[in-house]
Amino acid sequence: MTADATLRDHIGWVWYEKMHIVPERDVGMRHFLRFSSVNYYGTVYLNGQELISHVGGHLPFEVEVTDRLLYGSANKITVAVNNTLSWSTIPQGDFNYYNLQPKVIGNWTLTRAPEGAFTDIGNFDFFNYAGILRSVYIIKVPKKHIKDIHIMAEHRGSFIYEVSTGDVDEIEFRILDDDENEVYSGSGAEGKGQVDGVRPWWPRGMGNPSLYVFEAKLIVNSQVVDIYREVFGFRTVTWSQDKIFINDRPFYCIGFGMHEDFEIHGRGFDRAVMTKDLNLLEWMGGNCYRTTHYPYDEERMRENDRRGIAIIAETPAVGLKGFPKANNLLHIKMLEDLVSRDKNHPSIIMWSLANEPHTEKKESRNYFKALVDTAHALDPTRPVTTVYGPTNSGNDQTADLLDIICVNRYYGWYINMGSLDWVNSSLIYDIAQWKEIFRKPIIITEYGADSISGLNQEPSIDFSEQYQNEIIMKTHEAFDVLRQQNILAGEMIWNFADFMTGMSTTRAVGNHKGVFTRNRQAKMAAYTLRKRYLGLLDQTEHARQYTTHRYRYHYHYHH
Ligand code: GCB
Repeated sequence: MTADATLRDHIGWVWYEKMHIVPERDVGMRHFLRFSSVNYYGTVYLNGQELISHVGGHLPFEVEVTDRLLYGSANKITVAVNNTLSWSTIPQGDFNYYNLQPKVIGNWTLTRAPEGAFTDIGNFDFFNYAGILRSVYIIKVPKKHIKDIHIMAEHRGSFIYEVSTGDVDEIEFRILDDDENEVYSGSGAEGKGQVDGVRPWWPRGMGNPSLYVFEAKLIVNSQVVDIYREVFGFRTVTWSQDKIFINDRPFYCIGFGMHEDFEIHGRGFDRAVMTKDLNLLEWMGGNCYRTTHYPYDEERMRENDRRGIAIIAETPAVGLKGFPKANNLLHIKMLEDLVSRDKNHPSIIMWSLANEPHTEKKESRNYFKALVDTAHALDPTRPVTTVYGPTNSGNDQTADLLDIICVNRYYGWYINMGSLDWVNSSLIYDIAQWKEIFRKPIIITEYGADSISGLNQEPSIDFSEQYQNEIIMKTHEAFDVLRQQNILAGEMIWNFADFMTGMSTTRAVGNHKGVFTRNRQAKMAAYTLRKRYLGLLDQTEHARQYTTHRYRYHYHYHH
């Protein structure tokens, strides 16, 4: 984030370096270096020795450094980061190398591009902010310690847990409610139990997002050597052909596509911006967002739990055009890392495998089958989706594999610009077909239009605030018809706020489909959306009180 265009446009290696002192009193503890997000490719060195390399920008990795640290003096931590994307990265990019032979014409030596030059264009519509994007930790733990806790807990109070230590020592645990009262205690590295009278985790509008703490103690020779506290919630996600249910009650997703993006620090994580964004999301009446188009920061996931904001968590696979085996393996690894990082968050209600893949291609089917199977095997408690864009219900090769279908549609913008009267019938027809063929819950995960804040035109014209506002209103009319027919399980505007992209003839200093500006000020469309969202949220609240005991919904687990 400099004023230097060469650095902004740089493709290739950059180097980060920092000195860090580990005190002598920590000899005997085990130390790990943990990187929350290094985009895209990173190699880590400690005191000049290469330790580890990692592929992929938005998921954590760690390496043990206990035996390599200098205790009581400074350590040099070096990270080399490379942002080059290609057909074998996720996301994919189009890397082109120009090694053009100069042509001699008369007295002139001519080349079409500088010799040995290259370009790299991502298959996605956001700026490829690279580097170390999130916190780096030095983790200090006892020799024997608890590595991880996995807890699956449903809203009636039953739970299954597993505490991993890498050893066979004794585990004791207890569950505390949000007032720190003990509601359960037990022992053993894995098992199950039942807490009576639990307060379930609810998304906002449906109830309180109650959280509990799973506190595990590792005991070696009757001594407690490590304590690990993990926050979780009791909640259940199920679905029928039409609807998604949370704790057996219908849940309608009222939400946003977003970005981790801000003017001053690009994709670098910032707590103040996160807080502002989530405050605005609540002000708007939202209950949900999708982590478009990569996993977001871990602190944000904790904040979602606490605020009762439901999440569709997405892998970094945006705009896939090719489906080779090697990409599939990398994609599966990213999905595993995502589930491993985020498995205990009650706010995450669904895994999204990809955004807008070219799944009209035959070879995408096996590729996606492997992903769906992995997600189901890793996590039997959450539905799996993919967000479709370039494909339709007639040519998509993968939609039948999923639990829930998400669709992005831009009627009135990319399709039939200016014909706002067509939005209604086009969208209804399109979505009704997906429904008829696949018979699964459908969420519209993107719709909208660019508007330049302050650009006003009456009658409306593209890029004016009026046009964005009108497209949104027209689309809502279609949503209401679909809702009446039980065809829609949720709606999400594209986008929460304006965000930076690469340079293109269709982008003017980034993408302007935000209902907020990049500085998080409301555009005209924000007020229209807010009115609708607050109304929908109110209906959710109403439905909660009204339907609880009167209807029994038929739902099923996917296995
Ligand atoms: C999409 C993409 C999103 C883009 C958006 C747009 O379908 O999923 O990444 O930013 O369209 O504005 O074109």
